[in-house]
Amino acid sequence: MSNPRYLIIGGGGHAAALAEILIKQKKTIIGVVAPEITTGLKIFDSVPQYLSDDDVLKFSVDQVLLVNGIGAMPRQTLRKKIYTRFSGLGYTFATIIADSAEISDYSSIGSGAQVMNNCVVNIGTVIAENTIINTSASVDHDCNIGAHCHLAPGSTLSGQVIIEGNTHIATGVNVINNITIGENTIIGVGANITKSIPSNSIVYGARSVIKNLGETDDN
Ligand code: JB2
Repeated sequence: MSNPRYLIIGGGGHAAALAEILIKQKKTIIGVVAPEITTGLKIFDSVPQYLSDDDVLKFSVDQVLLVNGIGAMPRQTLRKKIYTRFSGLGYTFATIIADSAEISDYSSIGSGAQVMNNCVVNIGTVIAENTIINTSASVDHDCNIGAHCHLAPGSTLSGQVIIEGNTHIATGVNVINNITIGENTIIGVGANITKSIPSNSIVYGARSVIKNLGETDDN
């Protein structure tokens, strides 16, 4: 698509952070789709607002690139639903990489994935679709990050780490090398992960206690 036009879905903090990255890259934002603009900032003041997700259908698939501005917090499914619905209809979600991110030429960043300010993605790493690598997260060499994950700000993965799909790595988590973290898992804030974690787990606290997701509330 020459001279792509960007339609942002969501009007909160994550959408605003993405909008600023696009504006700095001199991209054209043609609208924001949200029942309510909740950011509190003026960044969307001059952008047309569309209130319903069905309004996306007013644009043909070759007219726009979608931007998934819905954040991904534990147990929230809206971001994945938006991605699945509109990619199923043939829309393309923009892959967004902040100018301040350091991305290896030998890495791969999937459709709709978002690499925010000051991140590092090192050589040989693969990041799948719709995943957020959030501010100042660092993903070292030969990692494989599944779809619909969120690596929250300041999280750090050493080399050859596998994160399976739908997994949330909270702020400030550290993961040593050669670890696999299963799908649909939540690693709580500040945990230090030194052994592999099964799917559907929640890991929390200074001692990184592991429980099945059904056993406890989020931490
Ligand atoms: O069904 C919807 C819908 N429901 C809520 N469709 C669309 N298109 N938009 C929807 N929204 C909008 O999503 C709300 O009106 C609001 O503008 C936005 C959610 O904003 P909020 O600030 O609550 O969360 P966020 O998704 O921008 O950010 C979360 O995730 C980030 C990764 C936050 O928790 C941040 O702290 C976090 N950094």
